[in-house]
Amino acid sequence: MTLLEGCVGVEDLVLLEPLEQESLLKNLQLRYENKEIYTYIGNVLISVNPYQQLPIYGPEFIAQYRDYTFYELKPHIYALANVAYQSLRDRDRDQCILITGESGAGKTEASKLVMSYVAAVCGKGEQVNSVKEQLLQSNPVLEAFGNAKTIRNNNSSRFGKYMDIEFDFKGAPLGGVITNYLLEKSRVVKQLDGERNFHIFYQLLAGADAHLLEALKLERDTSRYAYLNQKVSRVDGMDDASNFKSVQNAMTVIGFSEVENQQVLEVTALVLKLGNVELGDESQANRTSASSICDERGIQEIGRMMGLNSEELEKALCSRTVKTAKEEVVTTLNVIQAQYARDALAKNIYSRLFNWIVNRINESIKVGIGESKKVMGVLDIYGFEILEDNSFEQFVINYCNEKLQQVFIEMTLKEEQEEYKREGIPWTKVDYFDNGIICNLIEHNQRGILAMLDEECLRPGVVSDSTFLAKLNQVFSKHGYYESKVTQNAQRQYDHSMGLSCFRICHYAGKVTYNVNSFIDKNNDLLFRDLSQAMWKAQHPLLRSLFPEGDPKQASLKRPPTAGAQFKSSVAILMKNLYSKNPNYIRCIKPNEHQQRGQFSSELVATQTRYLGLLENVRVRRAGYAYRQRYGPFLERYRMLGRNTWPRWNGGDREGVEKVLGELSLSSEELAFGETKIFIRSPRTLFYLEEQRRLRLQQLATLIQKIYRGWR
Ligand code: AOV
Ligand code: MG
Repeated sequence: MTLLEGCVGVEDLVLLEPLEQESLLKNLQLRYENKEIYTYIGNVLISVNPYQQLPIYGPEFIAQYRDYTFYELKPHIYALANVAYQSLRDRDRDQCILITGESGAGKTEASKLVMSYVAAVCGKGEQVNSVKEQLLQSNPVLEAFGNAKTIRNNNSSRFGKYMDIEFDFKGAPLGGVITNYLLEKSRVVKQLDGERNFHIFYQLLAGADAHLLEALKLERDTSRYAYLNQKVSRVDGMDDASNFKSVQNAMTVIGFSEVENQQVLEVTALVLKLGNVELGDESQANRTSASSICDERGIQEIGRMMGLNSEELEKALCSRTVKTAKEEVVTTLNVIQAQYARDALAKNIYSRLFNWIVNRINESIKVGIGESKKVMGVLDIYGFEILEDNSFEQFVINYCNEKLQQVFIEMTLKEEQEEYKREGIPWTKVDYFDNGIICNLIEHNQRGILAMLDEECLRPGVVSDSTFLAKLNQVFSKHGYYESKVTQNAQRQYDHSMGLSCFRICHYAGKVTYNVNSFIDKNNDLLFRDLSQAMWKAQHPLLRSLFPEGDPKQASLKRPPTAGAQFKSSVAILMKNLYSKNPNYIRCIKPNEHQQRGQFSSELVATQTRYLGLLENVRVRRAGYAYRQRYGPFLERYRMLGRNTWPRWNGGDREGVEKVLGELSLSSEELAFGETKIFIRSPRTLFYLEEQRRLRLQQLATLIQKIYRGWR
């Protein structure tokens, strides 16, 4: 058992003296340097990415944490997972694990540690083990198709993921549901310098045997493919070939049939091959001339793989059909337009394949209707991002992070203070920054940026990214969290870092300048009908199934919701789901920008602790009470400690609790009696109560043994 204070800083920041930004930082640093990456703020877990494998995980540690209460061992992600799981199993409260932090801070690793802990402690038996395996094996598959090397993280999640793990009433896993959020599909056709395409492409080329490559008409050399970054094809410490084998194996465990598995690879290969389709002379002079396929053999091969007449495919790529009331007009696309169409097709095939894979996994892990269940949700999204050039993707990612920060504020800072009010506990208010205003700026139904983007996308007439920006500038000219060249000039601020086609949002986590170029296009997310109809005609069963709207009978005139609107509504559903559960927080922190072990950049960490609101979090926690419990269950647990309440107590719950705690002569500062709950200020007191309870149980056990022996 550990004391809360040691030579490596305090384990719970609530105990920090003096409590300031600087000491908070120093404490995290001291701990980090001693390889103590976990620290608490009450029940919130802070995790600083170690960028090295620490010997603190695995069965031995799991066994320790499952047998102890939260404060008895060193802070650990297993302790948090344990509290969440036990509370779900024993108190019947649905839980969610919210993992936040910027790109590369360790969210995805944390989510996997939580899942492996829960899998290790919940239920036994062949059936249960097979469910667990399926749930765990969904990770490598989704990472292969949805993660990529970025400048910030060699294994960056390029999609958001929320997974509900469902349990029966005894706490054994039944299955789950995965919800995915907007994959960054622009990566399929283009990557920044120093970044890669999605892992699966490299895994496939490196790991497939010669026979499979031949069947997919692929070559092993990544430099043969226009869609794969030519400069970076390998990632240090990442073995694409062996990962390919793991992914194949994982798909089998999940229940993909051999045919399905093969079809997934065929569609993946098709995306790569599409990237190599040349559509005319790219030289400046000819970019606007009519497009045509330069490599007939190539397109024929793709046609064969798709099960589609290559002329049909060529026509779909190089021309556009516009229907008017009376007739159909076919126009030939120029080279630029045809390249755009090809890339749009590749992006759509890939992102739809990704959705298909998620649905297929869900089919395997779904829980039968009517089975009683308790739920633990694990949220692992793409972290807050500030790039040099930020586009629609970053806007969406950062919006999602903004919403999660709001959940944290509402459920932790606000809720905590409101609870004291409800319970009639005297309380000094702690101020904190409420980011509701920024969320509103983005998502307000009529006057939010997303709504205005939609309006511009749907408006007839000439619309462009710049008309959209002009509108934003007009509406938000006085908004405190919005800036652009125009609003700056109006206020006589001259900031040369801001381009004319940009706007800036002052997010909770920092200012981000977005370039509006292609916002309209990405939000519209429309695929030319010629392309979806061609894909629907393909004989390849999986490919065809990805384009149901290509069926002329299905073709409706109603346009599908925009990407932004879809994202907003799925975030709203997610929020509702999270608010309905008991939250458990993991706040991940990135210690340096270089993905290096042992480096702790105070400046970088300071920024994160500031925007994560850690200091406010500690203040709220400290001004308040670390632990609270309804009188009934509290009395049940501790009444064995009181002379008056053991073995029998006939009075009310609150009086009982007063009796027990009165006899223990605890300092009155430590306790507050609310309307329905008892509040305990420091974790130490709880620790003490637990210890007393353990001793008492031992005493009782010895007593029982004695009596038993006496009888014999
Ligand atoms: P992220 O999920 O927060 O970024 P990851 O979980 O992918 O970040 O972590 C980035 C890398 O840090 C991992 O690939 C590991 O190498 C290392 N790492 C993180 N946590 C640990 C740990 N507990 N022990 C050892 N190494 C760790 V992003 O998905 O980019 O927002 O979008
Ligand atoms: Mg991640």
